[in-house]
Amino acid sequence: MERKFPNGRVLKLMVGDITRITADALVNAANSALAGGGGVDGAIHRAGGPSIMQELDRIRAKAGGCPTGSAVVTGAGRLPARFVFHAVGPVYRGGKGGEAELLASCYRTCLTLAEEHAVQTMAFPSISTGVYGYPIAEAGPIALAEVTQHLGQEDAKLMEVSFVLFSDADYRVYASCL
Ligand code: AR6
Repeated sequence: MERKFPNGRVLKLMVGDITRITADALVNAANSALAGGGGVDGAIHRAGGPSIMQELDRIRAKAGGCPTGSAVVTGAGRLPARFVFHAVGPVYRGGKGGEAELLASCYRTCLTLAEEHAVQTMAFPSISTGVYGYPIAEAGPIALAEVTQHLGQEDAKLMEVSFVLFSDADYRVYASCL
């Protein structure tokens, strides 16, 4: 499913494995220690190879990690991309601890990084809706609202954003929001 904007930008939804997607930037659902883990994070490090963790080690040594709601940039190793944006989503604790704003901030940070790095195509997973427990029916509208708002801008360098959902059920939630 895709949505075309009057300014030519495109938002796509698909089911798949984000490590198989070719794009200028792929987004990872990381943790604030930038330490790697399971889910999409594990898949990205396995497929991308050790250079990604070596770059994260350097970022960690300088900055100590990455706060929730923000993201850091590395190269993409063996992945078919130029960059990986490692975004740290919130752990869901019932929704009254500012999770929605932190999740929106993750997407906004990645979209800003995309503009700063002249990224034209990028792919997101559904941040926070796995291990971090964010209900996808709440997270989907936040993710789509931020990307839609960004792609609607006349001067966005970003041309195409894909959400790569990992199951048909997740895809249906995003599709119904879109
Ligand atoms: N491609 C696309 N989506 C995927 C893939 C994949 N290869 N693998 C999983 N997903 P999660 P979080 C989906 O848990 O909730 C890690 O340990 C998955 O089905 O990867 O933000 C990190 O190190 C779900 O819909 O990320 C952190 O500690 C979505 O990606 C923590 O998990 C996000 O699930 C972050 O948790």
